[in-house]
Amino acid sequence: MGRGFNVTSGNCEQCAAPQFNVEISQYAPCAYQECPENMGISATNVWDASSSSEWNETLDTNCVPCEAGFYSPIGSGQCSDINECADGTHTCDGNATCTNNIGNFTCACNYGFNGDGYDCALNQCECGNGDATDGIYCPINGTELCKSCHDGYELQANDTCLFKECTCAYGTGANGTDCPTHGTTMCAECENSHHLAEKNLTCALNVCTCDKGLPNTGFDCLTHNASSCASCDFGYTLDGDVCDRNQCECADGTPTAGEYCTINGTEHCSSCDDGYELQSNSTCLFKECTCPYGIGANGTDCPNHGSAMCAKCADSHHLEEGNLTCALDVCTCGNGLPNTGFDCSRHNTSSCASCDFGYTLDEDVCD
Ligand SMILES: [Ca+2]
Repeated sequence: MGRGFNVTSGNCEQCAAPQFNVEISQYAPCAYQECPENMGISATNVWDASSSSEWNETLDTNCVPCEAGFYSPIGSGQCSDINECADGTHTCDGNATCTNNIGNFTCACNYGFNGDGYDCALNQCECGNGDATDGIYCPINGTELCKSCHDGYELQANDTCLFKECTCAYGTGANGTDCPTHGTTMCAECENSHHLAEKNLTCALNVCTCDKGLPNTGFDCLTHNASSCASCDFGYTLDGDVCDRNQCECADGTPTAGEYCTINGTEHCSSCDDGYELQSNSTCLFKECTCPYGIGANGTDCPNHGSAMCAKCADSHHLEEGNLTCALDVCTCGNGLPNTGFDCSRHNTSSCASCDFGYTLDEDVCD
């Protein structure tokens, strides 16, 4: 700076920094101040290129020792910045980046490391339920940031580990290692009315089995596929939760069963023992025949209940027409009129009631 004599133009002109008029003479050219090694013109003045003042006239041109961070190449006449980063004299950490500046240098830990630049440590994140990231995968030392999770946990979008909990309709969701993906459907156990189905993906309604009827379901079927009936087919009756084939009774014959026995346990016959006759109400009636003037046949001797069939006739009558009826006893009488009924002790035997003219009744004979 300052002005010096320019030989070419013959004028006194502004010196180009850092040259200046060393001799402070209008006839002297602009020149560098010659200084010994490690000495130079005060660094605080040399580089103030923004100043346009005529400070050269008061400039202390004495060589002074270079300030820390500067050095003076031989012949330069000035103190220059030492590039500590380039010459390896910096004291930055091995995992830091050195940035040179005038008079000094700065250190900054590389991405993935933390510290003041002179001492850098690898970033180490934390992870409550898994393995934490470190280095470049841990941008902010000490924060929660997981790279993988322990069994049963799932890595979330925010890099934390979440305990996996599955959903389950009609039951309790699986969790941890039993839950493949948090929030998906997977059941651990089902409520009483349901059972695990589709490889535990769902709880399905319990459905029992039922032979000869409709099965119970849900809470009425506490064990899926077990036998338990809700109602029975026609001809079967619910006994507890089992359908039993209907069994009727028949005192004097063969009882009906199944669909032929509409009401279990009632009197209902399919056929009757000998001597009995099946009635329209499916009971067996002891057959009793009618017999005017006598005692009716019954049981096996009576072909059809209520029909005419005699077993024995009154004293005044006798069996006739295959025992169908009791006919009035009529005796025979030679030469007179026969006795009948009670007066004829035995049908077709001789017993006269009165005699023809010329005959006289003697006992029961006409003489
Ligand atoms: Ca420097």
